[in-house]
Amino acid sequence: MNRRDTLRGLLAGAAASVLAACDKLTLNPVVQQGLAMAEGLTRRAQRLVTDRTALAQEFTRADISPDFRANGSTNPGDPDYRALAATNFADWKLVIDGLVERPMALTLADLRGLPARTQITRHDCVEGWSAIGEWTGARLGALIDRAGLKPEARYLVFHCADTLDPNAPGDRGRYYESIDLIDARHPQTILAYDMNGAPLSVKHGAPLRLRVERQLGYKHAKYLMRIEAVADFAHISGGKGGFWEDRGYEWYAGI
Ligand SMILES: Nc1nc2c(c(=O)[nH]1)N[C@H]1C(S)=C(S)[C@@H](COP(=O)(O)O)O[C@H]1N2
Ligand SMILES: [Mo]
Repeated sequence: MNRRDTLRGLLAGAAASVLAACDKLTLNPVVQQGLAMAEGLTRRAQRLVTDRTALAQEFTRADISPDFRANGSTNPGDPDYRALAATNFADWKLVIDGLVERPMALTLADLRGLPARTQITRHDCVEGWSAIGEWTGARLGALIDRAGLKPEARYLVFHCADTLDPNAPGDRGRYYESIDLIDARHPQTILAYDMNGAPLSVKHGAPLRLRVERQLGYKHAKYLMRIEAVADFAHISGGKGGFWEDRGYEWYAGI
């Protein structure tokens, strides 16, 4: 064995004993309580240092990427989506339902009439690329105020039109995402219908996509069909709050 293998062996052994220790520790209710308290403390400490309402950096028009890459679904083949795209989304409506006082269905014209925001921001994908673009859209905070969230609502689930994994059973291959109400009410969180001053193209999520600027790329759901307010997302698709989360990505992808 060379030195690296020896080290690897030692580390694996150490990890195994830590795991074993954790297993035993978690059986002890007193220790479990202690751990829960410690977690609460770290969460509170983290809240003090990371201001979740802080704005993401904004850029100038000169910074806009000449070639903003498109990723994931770029031209959904789902028949319902194809039919809507064929008439340039004239028949498309965004449904807002779930735990809201006033469920609604909004056309693009309705959305364009709502309080809007334009911002030039950087999109960061976990695959290791970034691009800067200008986004205009309806402010999600104002929209959920119109719909009126019920007190039990804790998350918004974004249901998309595209099937990214055709081999997944049932509807499990359909893209979806979810965010909490802090991100939903963040001033830079918008439902974008324009990109770089023109209507959103199909590859970037036409007719409407989420921009949630304090989060990584996969949270920015494209091809929006429905926003559902929920108390909990365990019953939706794979139960982890998003297409990629169901496949192992972090739910909270804050940047
Ligand atoms: N509906 C849907 N939304 C999606 C995806 C997708 O495949 N389908 N991919 C995500 C990922 S991983 C990224 S990086 C961005 C890419 O957005 P873009 O195509 O505009 O660059 O969209 C996100 N939103
Ligand atoms: Mo991504």
